[in-house]
Amino acid sequence: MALDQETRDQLISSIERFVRERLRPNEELVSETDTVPDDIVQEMRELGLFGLTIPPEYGGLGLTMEEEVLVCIELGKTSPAFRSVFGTNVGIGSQGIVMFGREDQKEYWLPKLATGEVVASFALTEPEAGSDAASLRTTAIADGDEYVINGTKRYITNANKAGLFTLMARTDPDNKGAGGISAFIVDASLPGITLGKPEKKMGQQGAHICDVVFEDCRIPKSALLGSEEGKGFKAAMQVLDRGRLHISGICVGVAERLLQDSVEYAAERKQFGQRIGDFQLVQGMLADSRTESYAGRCMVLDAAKRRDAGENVSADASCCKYFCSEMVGRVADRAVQVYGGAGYVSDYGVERFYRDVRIFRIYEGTSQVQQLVIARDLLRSVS
Ligand code: COS
Repeated sequence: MALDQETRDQLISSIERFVRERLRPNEELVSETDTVPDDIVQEMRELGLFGLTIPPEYGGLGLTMEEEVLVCIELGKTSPAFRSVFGTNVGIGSQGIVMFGREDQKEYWLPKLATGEVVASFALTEPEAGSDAASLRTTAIADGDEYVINGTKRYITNANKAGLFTLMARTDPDNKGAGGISAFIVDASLPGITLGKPEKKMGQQGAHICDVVFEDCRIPKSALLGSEEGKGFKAAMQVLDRGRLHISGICVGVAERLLQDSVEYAAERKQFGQRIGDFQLVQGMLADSRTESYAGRCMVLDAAKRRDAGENVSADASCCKYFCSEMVGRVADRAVQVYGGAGYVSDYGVERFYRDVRIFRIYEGTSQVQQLVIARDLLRSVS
């Protein structure tokens, strides 16, 4: 159920203040140390950020998709690495349990995820299965009261802090496609799970990814998400549908932040005896960034509202992710151009955002995967 207007406004303004007063002043520190300080993580817990989308009966705020997007836009106005601290608990790590979990699974895990006591990671991608997620090779073979897991998951966000993995693995080795895949909730402390080295990334320092290797890891049969095998791929796709709207909201927030910074710089920086914002070629860049970020805001809020109303917005979520992630790339590129040499060096953090936003066009489905989902949906409607 949606929050009443006053509660929603309070939530948005407390997040806006937290971003402005606590996160923005620490952007450089996080980037340099590759770590979000513990006191900030604790404040995120106290603000309820880990439980934004977990239903209130399990200790979260139970935000609607529209509310989540509004929150994402505010959270986007600082380094995306901050969002990653709780992003998997809000999105892809927890939503499988929220949408498809049995009551006992919800009761056990969701309150811990809502407080941030446990961090959840989403383990789908593998060395040989990125965009072609349905070809994954990790196996979960039934053996008495247990499943035995073997395989490697790659680039798993927050794996180094995870208390649980929402894991997609093949329960039917004879079915090489989507129908052979099941989803599991795996306790990360079980024997047979090891982590790879943290990857060195292009951007978003402070957010971590690494391999997760399962070697004869035995999990109880009760760890199957829901109660039926073979439903894991569809569950993952539905989790990603929601995740794609979440990421789109973040992209809009980052674009709005970079536009604001660019406008302030253009109003202050002087060349040829006047502020650079008076030059029409600079104005053109600012106008393009405003137009595009406004378009992104409108489309993601529209798709979110229609999802809340019960519509299937799977293809629209892909339209949003495709447009917003490409859009923020262009906005970041223009921001560097408006700042000129000052944008290329690290003083203003613009080059850091330029690197940070690059991943938005890749994770939770590349732009090319979004195009494929969108086009298939169009063609399905005429066949
Ligand atoms: N919601 C519900 N069901 C869905 C779905 C969705 N969004 N998308 C696909 N399905 C279902 C299909 O309806 C189909 O079901 P049936 O077999 O009953 O017909 C099944 O899942 C298989 O779908 P499809 O045939 O479309 O699968 P493909 O192998 O062609 O793959 C893509 C589809 C490429 C879209 C998918 O693999 C994908 O999204 N890849 C990117 C993965 C990704 O985002 N990775 C990032 C990891 S998290 S950072």
